[in-house]
Amino acid sequence: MLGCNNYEVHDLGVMVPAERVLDTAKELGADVIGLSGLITPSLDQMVDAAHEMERRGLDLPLLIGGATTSRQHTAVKIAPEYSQPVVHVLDASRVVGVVSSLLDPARRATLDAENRAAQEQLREQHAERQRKPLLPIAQARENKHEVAFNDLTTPSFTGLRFIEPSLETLREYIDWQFFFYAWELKGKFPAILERPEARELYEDALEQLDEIVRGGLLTARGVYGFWPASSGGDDIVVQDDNDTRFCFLRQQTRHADSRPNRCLADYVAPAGTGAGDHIGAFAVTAGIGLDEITARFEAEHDDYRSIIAKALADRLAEAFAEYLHEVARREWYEQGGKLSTEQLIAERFRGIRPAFGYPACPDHSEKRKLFDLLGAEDIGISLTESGAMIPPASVSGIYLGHPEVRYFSVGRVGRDQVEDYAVRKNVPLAEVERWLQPNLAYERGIDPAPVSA
Ligand code: B12
Repeated sequence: MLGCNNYEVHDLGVMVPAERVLDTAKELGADVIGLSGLITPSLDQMVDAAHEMERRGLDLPLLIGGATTSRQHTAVKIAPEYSQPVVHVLDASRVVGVVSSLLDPARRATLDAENRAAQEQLREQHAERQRKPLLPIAQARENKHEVAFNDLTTPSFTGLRFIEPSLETLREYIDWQFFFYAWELKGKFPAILERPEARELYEDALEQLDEIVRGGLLTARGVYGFWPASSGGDDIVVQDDNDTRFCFLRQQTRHADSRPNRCLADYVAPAGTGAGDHIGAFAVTAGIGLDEITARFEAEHDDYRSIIAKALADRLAEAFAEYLHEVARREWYEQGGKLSTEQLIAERFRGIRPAFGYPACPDHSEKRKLFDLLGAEDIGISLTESGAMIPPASVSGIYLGHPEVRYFSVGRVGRDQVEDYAVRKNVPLAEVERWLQPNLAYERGIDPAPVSA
């Protein structure tokens, strides 16, 4: 957006240390610094970057954007670290107005004053919410979701399987709505095609997709498996060679009604019941070969096609996860005719595939165990220190098959649960708190929110 409006933009790429961003900004004499975050571990790095900007005594405004960021996080965590303007821009179409104001001394003062007032209000709202008492973890556990385990089916195999479906197969599973979402075009597919700009984009994307499929320009590769498993408290213990123990969090919200306080472990039969339950796991990528495609477009200064290629790879990765979930359900418990793409998108089937980082299991660091269980590195997916997968167009998670399992959000967690979680994971409390920062119902190192019985 800025580039199209005659601003000079230096994109330093992904996972760039704050030092390099700030050194480069100094070297180039930048007017503004922008940071983008896709998954929650980047949030903490943004706080560190703001802190470092203050330490260096900079006076450049800081812009924050990206899917995982929020106005609230920017106000509560990032802005207090830096005395200059820190502006959250969730919608890139706003960025030109924001930057032009920030570069004009009079308008900068107005924008800054309004932004600070709005952020102060957000901090107050946040403090109010943090004061809402949570259930003590012991009571939340007593209110777990009690489900029956008398109808378990056994998967057709245990252990690992590799899979390399054709792109032709995967394209049938694409959820196009999210393709348009990546272009800030919101609306239901296919109705959205009535808009001329959406129709044009769709035609360009189909043309490129045909080229990718025909030329085999991307490779989709995945691994999945099933193992006997049981729950032990809020953990799920997998019977593999290492007895992998996935640790989960439980909702601690005080419900006014009879809703349970859910945890994903509630949906796997407890150890010692002899129920013979299982879980599945998967990792898929559709991003092998993408760098070559985008390098070609970028050399031709064709940003439009480069972005289409990335968005298509993301869609194919998600389509792969959807397709593989269907394969896995059939290996495990699903019979009958195949579901239509619409039924798949509406999730009209039994079982879920939660991914570490999603609201039901927000701790990205559990992905390390998942990668070890699956040997995901062997199919060409690697994991960065902050839990991001490379290539970017990758998805990984577990399969749970209980008829009553649904997606949910863990939400805020109290210090009592986090301390217990650190013991279960055998990791120092401070490290666990760093990974769970967005879910903490208390300030690290400060008095916790009340936990009332
Ligand atoms: C598309 C998508 C994917 C794709 C593509 C990811 C990718 N490589 O880009 C796929 C399917 C591969 C994917 C995978 C995963 N995803 Co995902 N994904 C999304 C989704 C649905 C949309 C994100 C998106 O591209 N939006 C469109 C773009 C254009 O919007 P945007 O990023 O917000 O950027 C806009 C603005 O913020 C702004 N902006 C962005 N940056 C900046 C910077 C500046 C300076 C400025 C001014 C503006 C600005 O400009 C953009 C245009 O307006 C979001 C959910 C959501 N609704 O946001 C989840 C989401 C980002 N994913 C999430 C997760 C957890 C994952 C996985 C870790 C899951 C997993 N275990 O497999 C993986 C991680 C992949 C990896 N490589 O590590 C979480 C992240 C939150 C978290 N807890 O960390 C989200 C929020 C879903 C959720 N609610 O839980 N994902």
